[in-house]
Amino acid sequence: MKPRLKKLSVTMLGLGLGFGLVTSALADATLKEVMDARGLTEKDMLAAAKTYTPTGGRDEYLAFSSGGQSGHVIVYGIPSMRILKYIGVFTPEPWQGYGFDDESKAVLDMGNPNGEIKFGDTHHPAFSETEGEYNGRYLFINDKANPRIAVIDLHDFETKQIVSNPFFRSAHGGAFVTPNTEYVMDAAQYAAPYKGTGFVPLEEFNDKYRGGLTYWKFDDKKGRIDEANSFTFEMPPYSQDLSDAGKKVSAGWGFTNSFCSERYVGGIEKGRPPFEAGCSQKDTDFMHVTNWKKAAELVAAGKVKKVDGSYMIPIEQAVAEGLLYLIPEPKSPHGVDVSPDGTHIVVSGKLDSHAWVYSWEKIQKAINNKKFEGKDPYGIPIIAMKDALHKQVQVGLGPLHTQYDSKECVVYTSIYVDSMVTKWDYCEGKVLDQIHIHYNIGHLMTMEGDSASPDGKYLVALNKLAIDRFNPVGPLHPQNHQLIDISGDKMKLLYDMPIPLGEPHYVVAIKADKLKPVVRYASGWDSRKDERSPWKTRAGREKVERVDGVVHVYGTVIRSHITPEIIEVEEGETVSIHLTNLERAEDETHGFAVYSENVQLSIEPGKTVSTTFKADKAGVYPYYCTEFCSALHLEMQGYLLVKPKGYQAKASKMDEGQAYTKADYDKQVKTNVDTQAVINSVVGFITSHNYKDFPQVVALVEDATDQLGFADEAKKKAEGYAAKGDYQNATLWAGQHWQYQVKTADMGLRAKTYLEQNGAVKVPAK
Ligand code: RUQ
Ligand code: CUA
Repeated sequence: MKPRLKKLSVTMLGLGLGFGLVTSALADATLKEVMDARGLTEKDMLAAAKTYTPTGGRDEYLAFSSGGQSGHVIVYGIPSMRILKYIGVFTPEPWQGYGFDDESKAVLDMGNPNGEIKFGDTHHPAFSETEGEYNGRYLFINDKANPRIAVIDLHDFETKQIVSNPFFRSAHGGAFVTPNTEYVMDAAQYAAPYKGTGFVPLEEFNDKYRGGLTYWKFDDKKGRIDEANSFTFEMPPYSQDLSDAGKKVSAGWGFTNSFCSERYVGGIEKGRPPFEAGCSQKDTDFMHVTNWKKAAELVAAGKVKKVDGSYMIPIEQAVAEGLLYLIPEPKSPHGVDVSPDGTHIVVSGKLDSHAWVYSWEKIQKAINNKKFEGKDPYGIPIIAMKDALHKQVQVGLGPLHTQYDSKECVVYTSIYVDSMVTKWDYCEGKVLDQIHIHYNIGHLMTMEGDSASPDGKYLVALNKLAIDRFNPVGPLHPQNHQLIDISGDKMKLLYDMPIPLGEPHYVVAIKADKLKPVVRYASGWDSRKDERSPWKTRAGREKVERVDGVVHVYGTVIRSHITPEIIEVEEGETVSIHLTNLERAEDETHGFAVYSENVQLSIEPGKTVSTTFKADKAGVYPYYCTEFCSALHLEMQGYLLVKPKGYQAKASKMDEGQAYTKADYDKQVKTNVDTQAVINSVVGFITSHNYKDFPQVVALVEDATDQLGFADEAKKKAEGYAAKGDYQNATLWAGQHWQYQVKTADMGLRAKTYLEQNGAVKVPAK
């Protein structure tokens, strides 16, 4: 197919029009004319209609994508594919103040095995579940490079906790949750001596290097991982890969695949064949089957020992207790995906053209009858493939991951080498449909596809290469997430979405109405600990205190001023600035940056955050609000004055040359009276309509009332000074009165427009 742009310019040449002309002509064109000018087919228009979301529209699903090397999570809507948020997880994210305020620095520091790590290689996000269904409360994601798991609370989309694996030195296969979020699975990837052990030469690989699988205990009430009650299975050095938890009939069990069960150690620089050759020699690798339920009982009964402070189940004990089994699986497998009813497990071999379907019933029978074909070198019983396999289906070259449809027996497998998605029936073992993607698909994802009841509808193909799909932006290309309609018999490609932030390995999507995120915090809230902040400050209670050599500034922010506006410290003092956002209004976030101090805070309504730094150089440091929050946002400013040691203040000469007179005061008062008239008419409009039926408007009215309350205080101050003949202060306070009025009017007008656009009706006057 010809690239679009070419087609477009050919059309334009035919019409003898320049680009600008076409664009301006399009403004009044008919649908047909636009289609012709842009070279769009009817099929394109149909796809567009399925994804286009008009202004103010909402998506049916929210997708949470791994941000790959960025260490973030990317949130986007389906079917619109509009990006809604980047959540800072393992990497600082300045806009959210993540990694800049003291509270979130503490989260980032939690999982630092070796001092400062400021990145994560995020792979697999997973939602918390109740009876196998996504419950919309938490999201987990792993870091492969520095084996860690993060917990994101979906009530505010913030990262709350990071835990670092006590044993592993890499972990690709996380995060996968058990059906009631009892545990989060996290498997080692590259075998290594456990963390407590120091250097061990590669010659001792088979004996001293180990893989493993950690079951992180999740405390649902606290919303945090309970490290003390988590446990790890010791496993052979087989490069454990992805996992999935059993569901329904297979609940209580976990499945983890592996590659390089050859236990090959490379050394290309010594003339040895590289890892890639040595690790793909055998025809099969091993699926590890673990009984976590029984393991948890042993832990609870005190029968599992701790190693370096964490529960570790040695291979010997796991075998003796019947907790661990192996089953051969296709060469260099990649995905392992349990069916929604828990009866089957699909595994794909990257170097095979088949997907292999295992039967839980058969596996269970072999375990119960102790029917094994032998043991591996570590004494783990091996279930023969024929005793576990249900079907082998030819799906294409380089199959990787499998996702389930809402329709029984229907699955989709990503085919990396052939750049395809294959739709097939795992009960009957036959291919149903195939679609080409662009290019080299890794994971794929269906709506609520990891739950016990997938929704089907859409599929997202996470393609590793974008090659020619987008406008070129240099050698580093974005990734391409392709949206595919899977509601019918044939898969239909709808949309290409460039993802420009790392390589997103996996994504999970949840029905949007399962999420109930807050729009504001309870006032004075430490969002990272989810409790009232000890530094919370109320309006009028702002203060500066020196405790143990630290200057604590208890401040507040509200449209459009920061209190205090002048902070004075002495050179060498440590300053700790704690700011509370007094706003209750939706979307009224303020920011806070200080010259040269690497400070950037995001203070959402109700939140309290802190920043602590040493003011070690005398000087003048302007600070300001970094969010365009209001008309006088630029005036939301202040000065940190770091005075040289022993500095003596001279007589104040502030405000010189700004002597306001009675005339100035009267002029401001007149403006305020006029503004009040506008406010009154808006208030009249609102109260004469059924505004109470619109929660959005009720919130705006509450906020407007707050602002008007502040306005009254300013007015009283102005009148007090005027009565004393101090027209300097009287004029300025009258000006502040007007500032509050402007904010009230702003709020009121927004409410009025909302009512007008949303069919509010007049209510009879009482
Ligand atoms: S992996 S492309 Cu990091 Cu989940 Cu398969
Ligand atoms: Cu607050 Cu800008």
